[in-house]
Amino acid sequence: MAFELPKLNYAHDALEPHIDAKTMEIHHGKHHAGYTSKLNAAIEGTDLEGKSIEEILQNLDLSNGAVRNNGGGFYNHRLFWEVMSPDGGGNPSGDLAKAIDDAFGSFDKFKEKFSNAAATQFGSGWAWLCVHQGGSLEVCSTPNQDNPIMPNVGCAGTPILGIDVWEHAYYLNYQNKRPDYIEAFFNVINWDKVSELYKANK
Ligand code: MN3
Repeated sequence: MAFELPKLNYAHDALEPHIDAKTMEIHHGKHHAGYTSKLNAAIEGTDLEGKSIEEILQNLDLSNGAVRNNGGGFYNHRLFWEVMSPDGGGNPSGDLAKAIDDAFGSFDKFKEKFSNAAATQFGSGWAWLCVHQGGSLEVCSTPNQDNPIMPNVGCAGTPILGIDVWEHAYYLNYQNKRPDYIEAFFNVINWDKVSELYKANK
C-alpha cells in the first residue's frame, strides 16, 4: 500500500490572513505531493515497502538520502497540516498547559523558545515541540526534512507541534520576514490537536 497525500481538513484559504491560499495550495498540492510520490518511488521494491512511516523513520539509515528527505517530508507536512486550524490560536489548556509551564516556566517563555528555534534554524528546516515518555517536553529544530523520530539528529522525542521554516512555507506572503510568519503561525495553532498528540505520546 503506497503512501497517499493526506487531505486537508480545511480549505486553502481557511488560514488567511496568517497563511495565504496560494501558499497552501502549492505547499500541499505540489511540495507535499512531491515528497509523497518520491517516497513511494524510493521504497518501491525494497524491504521498507509496506512499513508505517514511523517505523521507516525510527529505523532510518541516514545515508539513505531519498528516504530521509522524502519520508521526512511526508511525515513532517502531515503533522503540520494537522496542528493548524482556522479555529486555532490562543493558549493550550489542561495537562499540556501544565507540562509547558513545568518545562519552560510559562506559555510566553515556551513561545519565545519555540519562536527562537524557528527563527534561528539556518536555511531550511523545522522547529519542534516534542514529548518524551513520561510527559516532559523539549523544543528543538532540525535542518531540511529531518525530524526528531529519526535516530541521531540531535533532537529526540515525538513531535506534537512543528513549524515549517522552509521559504516555500512563507515567502509569497512574508518574503524574508520569517519572524512575522512565526508570529502569525501562533494564530492558527490547533492546541486541541497538540493536546491530543501529547496525551497519546507521553
Ligand atoms: Mn514544506
